[in-house]
Amino acid sequence: MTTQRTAVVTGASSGIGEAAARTLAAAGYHVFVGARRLDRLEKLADEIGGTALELDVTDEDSVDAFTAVIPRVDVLVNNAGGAKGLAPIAEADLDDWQWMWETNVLGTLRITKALLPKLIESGDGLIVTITSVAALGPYDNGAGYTAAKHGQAMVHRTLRGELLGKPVRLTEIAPGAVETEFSLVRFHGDAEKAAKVYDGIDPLLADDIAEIIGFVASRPPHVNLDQIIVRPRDQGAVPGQFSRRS
Ligand code: 8X3
Repeated sequence: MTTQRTAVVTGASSGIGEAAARTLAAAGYHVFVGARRLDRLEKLADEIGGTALELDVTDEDSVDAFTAVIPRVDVLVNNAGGAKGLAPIAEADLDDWQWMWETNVLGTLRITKALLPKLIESGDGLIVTITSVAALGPYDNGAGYTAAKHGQAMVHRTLRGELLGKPVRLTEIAPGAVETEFSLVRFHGDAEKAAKVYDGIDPLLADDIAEIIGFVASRPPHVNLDQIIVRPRDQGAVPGQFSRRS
């Protein structure tokens, strides 16, 4: 078995996942990066000396194949997920809801369940799950996403109790607005609509979250940062509340 500390990052082909992989590699981890877009992953893996593996967290066989080849896991970053659509419940698109449930909730469950034995075996495992401020309460037109993020958060938070006594720490990071491909995916590729979300504010960047992950991973084994909520200064605690420059 390899002795180098090993990290696994899902949804690593862009945004927070990619930035987290770079941060953890710089901290000395061998990083297994997983996502569907293998070309981008391979470029990243080359740059950071990691391993690129195709992964679709909504597909049981893909998760099995992915987790089977990873020999050791010290850190797991559950980052795969996202939003699709922004619509009132009266106009809910069931396909969007299903996608959000599959990626955020069941995706996190599948990967975490499969890697738990290796995280425990490491003697000092860490699971970082990237939820969202959408895991903290409702917002109008966002129920598909808030429902999925609450579900994902519950998988993660429940494990904290279930793993008490085992050498695994759990940290939930709940970010507000981070400028990544998040809004592009939410608006089904509409770049103009996506750009408007960050118009007139200074949003968080993927690196801001990656630095927090690096900090969490570098704490000593007895320190468990349970939950970290992080927003841009321009975003208030009330959903949808932003201070925008005109
Ligand atoms: C996304 C959070 O604040 O951009 O997870 O809706 S926000």
